Amino acid sequence: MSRRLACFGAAFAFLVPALAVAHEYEAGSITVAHPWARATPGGATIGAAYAEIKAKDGAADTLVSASSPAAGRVEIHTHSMDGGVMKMRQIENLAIPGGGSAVMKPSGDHIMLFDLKAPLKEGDMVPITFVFEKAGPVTVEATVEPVGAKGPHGMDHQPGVEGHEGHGHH
Ligand SMILES: [Cu+2]
Repeated sequence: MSRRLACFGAAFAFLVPALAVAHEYEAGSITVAHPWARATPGGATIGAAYAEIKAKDGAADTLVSASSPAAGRVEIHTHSMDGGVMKMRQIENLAIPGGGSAVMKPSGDHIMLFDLKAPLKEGDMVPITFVFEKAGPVTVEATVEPVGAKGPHGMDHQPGVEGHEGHGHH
């Protein structure tokens, strides 16, 4: 299985170091685009990571698990409304539509990192291995964005309170 790391705009990184570089990881018919995680405040031991996962036309796949050397346990999560309250819960897998993508984002589907071995600091890279039913394991480096970031690479710097109710009650 060949893996390719495409770093678009890498040439500009030298000129504008503050501008994060979009990155994509490809394995077979799966592409994991700009994976990112949120910096964790203080002594928090739970973090969240996100990415857009694309599958080629006619090559639908399923994300079945994820792992990271930075965390003791990694789960796939989603948010759903429960009695008018947004709650998060673990899901068994995440479908990646062929010719489409699954976009993980705050308040939506996401990867939960439990028992973090160290706080996630802005600017760090966190290795995460996504395991797909057909494409197999794809290891990516997620960029750590500021606490409260709503998207990767500074696309949104709005401070916000992410509902993380329900964590610790699994
Ligand atoms: Cu979660």
